[in-house]
Amino acid sequence: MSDEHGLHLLRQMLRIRRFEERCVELYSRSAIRGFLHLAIGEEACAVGVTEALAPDDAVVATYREHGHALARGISMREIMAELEGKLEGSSKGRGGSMHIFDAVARFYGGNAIVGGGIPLAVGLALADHLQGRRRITACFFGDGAVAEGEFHESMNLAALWHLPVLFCCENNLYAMGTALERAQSETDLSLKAASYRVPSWNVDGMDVVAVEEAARRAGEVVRDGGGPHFLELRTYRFRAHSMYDPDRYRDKAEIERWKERDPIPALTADLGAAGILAEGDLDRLEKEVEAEVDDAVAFADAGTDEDVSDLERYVMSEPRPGAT
Ligand SMILES: Cc1ncc(C[n+]2csc(CCOP(=O)(O)OP(=O)(O)O)c2C)c(N)n1
Ligand SMILES: [Mg+2]
Repeated sequence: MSDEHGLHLLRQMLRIRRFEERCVELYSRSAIRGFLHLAIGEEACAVGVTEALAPDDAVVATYREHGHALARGISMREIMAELEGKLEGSSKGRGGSMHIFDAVARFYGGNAIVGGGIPLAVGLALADHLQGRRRITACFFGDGAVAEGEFHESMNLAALWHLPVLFCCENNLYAMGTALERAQSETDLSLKAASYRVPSWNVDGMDVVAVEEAARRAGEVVRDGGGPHFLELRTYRFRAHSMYDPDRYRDKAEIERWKERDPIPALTADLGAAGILAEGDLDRLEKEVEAEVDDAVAFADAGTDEDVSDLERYVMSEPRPGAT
């Protein structure tokens, strides 16, 4: 790994972390309302996988998708404006936190339905396959989604039709307040993919370099026509499921143990030990990231509240020319 790339990975994870920490502040002053799911602690998954993708590959994510959108290159301004419900947001403020979307970046959401993105990813990959395009679709979902019927139907079709999907399961051990072992009889999720003959790997989701390496290796095979692959990224969210969740179902000692594996200090230490991150570099990086977050918040705060007269816009399609 080049020095530059190591610093880039750190910068991307810091951008996501500081962005989401600012979201907490904005939520407390009601600038962001409704549902808000943070992925603090899980940044290595979004960054590592996205680094392995080409610009015209597609990404499908979940409601916990700020990090994936930022890593994919959607501007922080547009994402923050979306969270604040402003017209300048990536979905014109109509979607909010769970529905960031950008067709140019081939970022196909944000989805409020657990497992809802999985068949969409298979459809995108089917289109690429039929058109003979050498592209892959990375599909992120949680451990909870693996218990949904959509996961099983999608996995079966993707394997049967040999479709170019990289399935990325962010296994953070909980689906809302339910621990994995209380909800699923088989807790090694990679075995579920293997039962559809989809090659599957367990990956340390707290190690961004390990995630990127696994995603590159699997992604190349998928791109070369090797059919779908499945990565089980073992990770942990440091905060509650959403802003509404009092988080009473997890042992505090368990949370502290996982925080010791925080992907950001871990990479910082590795880069320092390798002589890549010199004295003062981290402060500089933090200041740059802070300035980007400040700018995004100022942009969103100054954004436009859509007029109520527009309420029905986009609900029905515009009349077609010549239609009676
Ligand atoms: C089909 C469906 N069922 C239930 C819900 C309610 N719900 C929202 S998030 C969630 C937990 C999902 O957990 P997981 O897939 O592990 O993702 P995580 O939140 O841990 O990232 C549930 C059950 C939903 N949104 N959609
Ligand atoms: Mg989960």
